[in-house]
Amino acid sequence: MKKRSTLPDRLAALRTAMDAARGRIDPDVEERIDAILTRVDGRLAFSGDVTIVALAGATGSGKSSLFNAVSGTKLAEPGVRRPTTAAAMAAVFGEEQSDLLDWLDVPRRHLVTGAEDLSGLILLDLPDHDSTQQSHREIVDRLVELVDQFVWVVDPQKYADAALHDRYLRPLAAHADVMVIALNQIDRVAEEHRAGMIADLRRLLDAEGLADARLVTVSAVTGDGLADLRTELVTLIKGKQTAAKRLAGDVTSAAEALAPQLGDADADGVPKKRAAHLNHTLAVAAGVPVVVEAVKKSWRHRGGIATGWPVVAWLARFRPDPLRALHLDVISTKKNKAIEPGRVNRTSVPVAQGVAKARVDSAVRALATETSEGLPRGWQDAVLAAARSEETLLPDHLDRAIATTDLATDRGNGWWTPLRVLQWLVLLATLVGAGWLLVNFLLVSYFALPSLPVPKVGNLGLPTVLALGGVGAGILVALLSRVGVEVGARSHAARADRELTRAIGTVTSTYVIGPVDSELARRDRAREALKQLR
Ligand SMILES: Nc1nc2c(ncn2[C@@H]2O[C@H](COP(=O)(O)OP(=O)(O)O)[C@@H](O)[C@H]2O)c(=O)[nH]1
Ligand SMILES: [Mg+2]
Repeated sequence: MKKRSTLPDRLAALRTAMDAARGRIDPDVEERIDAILTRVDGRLAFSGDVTIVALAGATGSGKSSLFNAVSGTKLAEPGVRRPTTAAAMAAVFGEEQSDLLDWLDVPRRHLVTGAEDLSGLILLDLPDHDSTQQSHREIVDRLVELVDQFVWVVDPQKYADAALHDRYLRPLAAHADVMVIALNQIDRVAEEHRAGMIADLRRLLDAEGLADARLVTVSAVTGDGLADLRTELVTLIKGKQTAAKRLAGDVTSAAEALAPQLGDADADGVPKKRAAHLNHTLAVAAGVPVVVEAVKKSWRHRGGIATGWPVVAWLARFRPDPLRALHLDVISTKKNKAIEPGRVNRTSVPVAQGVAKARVDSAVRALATETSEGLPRGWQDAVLAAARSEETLLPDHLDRAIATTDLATDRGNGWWTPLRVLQWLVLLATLVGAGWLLVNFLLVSYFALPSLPVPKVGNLGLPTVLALGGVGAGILVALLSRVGVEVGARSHAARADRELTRAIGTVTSTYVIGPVDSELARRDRAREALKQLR
């Protein structure tokens, strides 16, 4: 069998649960539980060997009379006329308990010696819970929270009084095992009606969850049943568990108040589909498609300059590199793969604005809503707040992610240089052939001189072969290298898309999903702690 957890363990668990749940639950409940924690701590600081018992009840029920009867004194003045008991009064049996009574804020105290059996008891005579004086009722309400045990004194006329039952007895049901109901003034009830009245009161209590509360009938005037009441008190003091029981009841009612605030539904984290949707939305908002397109165009541009027909390539130099326009060229051509984030300037990728920004916002909301479905309101709000916690910095995080992504535009172009040399050689051959033909033409036509020797290659002269072959080879090389450049452009664009999407995914999980997950973990912590203390 599982060991029953001790009060300190349960108290620690309640504190853990509250630390996790704070700010996510109804402020009234939070305040109530905090008050319980403070109160339990306060009482635990004092000896558990002392038992504080309050005589509480309505005006004229006989609290003061019973106080006198039990303490064997005439300390409390039974009220013949009203107002009656205005401040709580303590009868301290055995040793003085100044600190404890200071904590209770009960200034009127009397030491009762000689009653050995009640040693360790502090009996309080409370003002009337139904007093017309606000201050009296406040004293009652404060002390009802602090004492270890109650003797609710009721009389034959008002024992079913709704105010008493609704305001005190029912809410204190968790403390039923430290409660005694004393039906006083029994001498005023005809013998034959007593049993019926007791049964009626018992039924009432049972129906209110107070089945554990004990019921005694007494008369402060005749002394009937006083011995029974005294026996109840002695049993409590001997058990020395009363304070702990009351506090345990407090912790239980705190747990009961907290449970609905945490909810029953399990939250399994951010759904994969939602995360993917947010990734995509952020990628678009951050301009990933723009960068991918620029990578493709930049590759074509630079590949064209490097491997194209030199004359056309030379002209292309005057057009700007599309990546440079986005301020991404410097980074992407860096040799070292690890790029120092601190040294990265802002890119000129268009920042998410207007429609894109609204889409991001609604994707973040949708993610939070779906993730927190079925949770209590406070947690839904907290999950949304967590999802949006980095919202204002999101554009910067995204921009940084893009700026630090290695676009690999400096790799895969090793073949450009030999191709370039080849293009120049071909051009050179073409020029040599054409020049040779031109010189021969001039020598023969204008100067009537013999032409330069023309070696034959097959049926054609070498200059013709050089000129025509050069042009043909130039076109062929340009076409082939254009195909190669296009293949490189596409594969680099695809790679950039992959890498950028991954970088955006990191931003999403760090700044949106991470905070959401830790909010859910917070709730799990609270629920786990609650489970321990229940
Ligand atoms: N007949 C009878 N009168 C009682 C009994 N207990 C108290 N009284 C009277 O009821 C009145 C109110 O008593 P008190 O002790 O001041 O009630 P409190 O307002 O609850 O403190 C007084 O006149 C008491 O004498 C009892 O058991 N029987
Ligand atoms: Mg009184």
